[in-house]
Amino acid sequence: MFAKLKEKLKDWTKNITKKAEETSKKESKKEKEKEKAKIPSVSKKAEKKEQKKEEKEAKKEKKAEAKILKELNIETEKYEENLKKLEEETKKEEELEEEEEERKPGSKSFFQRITSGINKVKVSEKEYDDYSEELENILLENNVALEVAERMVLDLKEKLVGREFLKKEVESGIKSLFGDIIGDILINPPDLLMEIKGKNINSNPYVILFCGINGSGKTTTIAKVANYLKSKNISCLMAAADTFRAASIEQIKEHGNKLGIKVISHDYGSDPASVGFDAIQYAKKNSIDCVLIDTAGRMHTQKNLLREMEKIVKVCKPDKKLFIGESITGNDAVEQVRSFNEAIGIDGIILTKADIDEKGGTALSVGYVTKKPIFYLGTGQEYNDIEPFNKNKFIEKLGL
Ligand SMILES: Nc1nc2c(ncn2[C@@H]2O[C@H](COP(=O)(O)OP(=O)(O)O)[C@@H](O)[C@H]2O)c(=O)[nH]1
Ligand SMILES: [Mg+2]
Repeated sequence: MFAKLKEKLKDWTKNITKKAEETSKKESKKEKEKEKAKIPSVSKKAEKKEQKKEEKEAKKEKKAEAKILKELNIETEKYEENLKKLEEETKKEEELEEEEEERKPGSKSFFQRITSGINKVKVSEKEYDDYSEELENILLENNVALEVAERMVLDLKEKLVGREFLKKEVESGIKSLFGDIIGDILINPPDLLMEIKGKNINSNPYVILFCGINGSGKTTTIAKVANYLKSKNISCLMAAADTFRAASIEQIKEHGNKLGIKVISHDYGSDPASVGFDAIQYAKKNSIDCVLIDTAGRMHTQKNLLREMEKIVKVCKPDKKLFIGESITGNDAVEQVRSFNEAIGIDGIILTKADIDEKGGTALSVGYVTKKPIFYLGTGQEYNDIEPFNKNKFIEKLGL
């Protein structure tokens, strides 16, 4: 799942890290040379040292002389003054010598200064700009919609450029910044089980409406959700409100039979809103916790069918309107979710076929354009192939 985007982001991060490391290596080499230039040449240095040694000896002699004079009790003002001056001069000289010692290659502070330059890496604005187009293309190729890709590239620039990393932490640092950005885009879903139980306290069934285009996986997902809720001790009822598509009623009834879950249905061609309404009445009478309403697939461009959805919403007043989209469709899913959201105001998303999605960008795109949470990922054709969506897990799956 999502292996392609994971791989590409990994490569990109590696490349920009390498580039930034090369640049900082070059810069620290330059600095090293500058530092070296500050240190006088060896022969000159030796000469200077010799001269200093002589001066020091002379001063020592003078000091000894002065001491003898003092011992002889020849205390003159001049003697005192001379001694003080000599002592001050010696102290200053010693300090200067210490400073120079520190600047020598091999001495600790010099070494520390140079290596700290090597161990720290920054990505410059120019470097980032050189690599940002490639990043945008990687995102676009992996089903991240243009507006989302652009925002991610800008956000990463803001967080990354000029930031100092320890050399060994650059790659993981960039990945973690990516993770933060995705974390900001996606919203974790509320706890559906708690919401259902909360509504059931007043003996009201919780109603979930499933919408989306043909073949996106609505009916299969309803069966998976019903099975999942049942495993959590929440009783379910399925409403066969797709009265349009051939064999749709038989399909959902078959799931009902397999799972031991009741299905409410009318004839083909009947009003889907009234199927939903009847199912809710049945659930109320029979204390069923949750009603799952299937609907006929419709293209997001079919205005009259979208209006029919509005009617179902008006009559059934669902607690959650979930858009079912295919993880593999990318930009199409973005256009679909936008239209359904405009028509009925969806509350969340289920992405199906994540098991055959190598890319992974659709979750980012639909999450970003709707600002709505993804509740589940469909991960196969079996009833158990459904995963509650969690953004941290998603980020982990992308290797970030
Ligand atoms: N691989 C895979 N196939 C799925 C998944 N969900 C649904 N399908 C398949 O997608 C096809 C259409 O599903 P269906 O529920 O009939 O879609 P609907 O038209 O929206 O009701 C069926 O063949 C399903 O088995 C999924 O998560 N993974
Ligand atoms: Mg169906």
